Amino acid sequence: MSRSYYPKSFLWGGAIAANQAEGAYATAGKGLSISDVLTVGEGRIRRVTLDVEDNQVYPSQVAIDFYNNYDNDIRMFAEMGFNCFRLSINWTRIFPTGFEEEPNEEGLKFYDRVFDLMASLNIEPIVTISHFETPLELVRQLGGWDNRDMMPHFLRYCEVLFKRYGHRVKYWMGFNELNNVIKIPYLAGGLFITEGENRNQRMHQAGHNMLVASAHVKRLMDEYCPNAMMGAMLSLSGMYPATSHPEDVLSAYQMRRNSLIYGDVMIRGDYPAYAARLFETLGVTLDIEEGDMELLKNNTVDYLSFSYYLTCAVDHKTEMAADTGGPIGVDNPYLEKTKWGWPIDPIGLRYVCNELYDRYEIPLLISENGFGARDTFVDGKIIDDERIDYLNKHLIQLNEALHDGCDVIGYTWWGPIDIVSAGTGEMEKRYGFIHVDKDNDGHGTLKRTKKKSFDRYKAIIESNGSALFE
Ligand code: BGP
Repeated sequence: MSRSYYPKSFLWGGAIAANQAEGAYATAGKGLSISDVLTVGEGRIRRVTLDVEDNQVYPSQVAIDFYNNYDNDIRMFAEMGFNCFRLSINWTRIFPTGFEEEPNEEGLKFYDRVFDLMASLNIEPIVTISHFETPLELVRQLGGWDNRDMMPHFLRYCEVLFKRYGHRVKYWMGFNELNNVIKIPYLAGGLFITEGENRNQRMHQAGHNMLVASAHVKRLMDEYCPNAMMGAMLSLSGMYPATSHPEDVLSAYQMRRNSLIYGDVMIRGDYPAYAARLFETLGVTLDIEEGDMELLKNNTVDYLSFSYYLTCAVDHKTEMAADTGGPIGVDNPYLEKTKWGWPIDPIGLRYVCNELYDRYEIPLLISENGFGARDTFVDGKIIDDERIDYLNKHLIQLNEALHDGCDVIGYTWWGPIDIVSAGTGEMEKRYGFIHVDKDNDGHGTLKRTKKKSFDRYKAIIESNGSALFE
């Protein structure tokens, strides 16, 4: 008979990003971020317009209006029993273009209110400093993170956050899914790469600059809030060889390193031995400035947070497709998929926790895991049994990982309330335990309704995992 291995101190909650939830894109002095000029995709790739065009739907601009509904929404999270909530600060609320010398007080006040409310409900904030919300003006003028001139503007922003919120936020992370700069470079690294440009060079240089920036951020955090913890945040959905063909096994191993390289630098403090050949193969020459390596060595992170949605199967002859949930490979005949083609693999979560804990031996936080699906009302209710099944099975496997000895400190379900999809811009790719009345064209009342999964997650949290075994 299985039992719960979730420790008493376990952080149970959910995660959102400002750009996918807040809306109010031009309120109280906020400037445009890179997400505010992304169109809706509906299965197709979202288009970056680099300016606001007429007759386009830009889903992030209104999103679910969390900006005006945060009080109600966070109280609903508290009702589910959340003792933590991961959110990002919208850089452009604090520095509208990124270039200002002084922060926008109105923007800072918004997060004061959010953190006050969370404190009153005993919800621990987990804060992402940059989650696909780079100021558009910085990108227009500097071209994104392959330009080191981004650094002072970012660090000025971070310093303001540590000074203002350092006494109330213990868990921080710098860049969301830093390793995605080589998969979804516009969102993750503010890189707008046009045809004919040296894509690999730009992406990997941006990756290096962001690693250096992250080390600076950790240094600043230690200075302003020595009791806080800094996490790496990486997209680490799992990866298997498609067959036991040695070429597939080797390809899967090498491909995994394309992501682990970022963990290796942030956690071990240096580029791993395989990095030189990787860059050589890609024709990349990194511009590493004097002092960079020492900074990286002396400012490693305290914990590793990661997103896990799926596993992919690597066939050495087939090119992988990039998606927000992780790379998509060839079909794995043992796994079912979501409507968006993401393989569902609860055991993969146990596998990845063990893989990462074996490698790094620092606390792990699963900062994103979730199930994007279409929901329908029947007699005024949403009976989302598939989402419940995904939740149960992943948490049972996470329990196995805890039993295996992995030090996992928390789990934040991605999108506990329906929000805009980062990859496609759709509202109807829903993750929430709470439904929001809004469609892909931006129509709807924004009314919130609990789904069946709301009570299920509540029961799991209330019992600290024991309900999974009843
Ligand atoms: C991750 C991002 C999130 C999120 C999630 C799900 O890459 O950190 O912002 O949205 O993927 O992806 P999607 O929204 O495309 O379904």
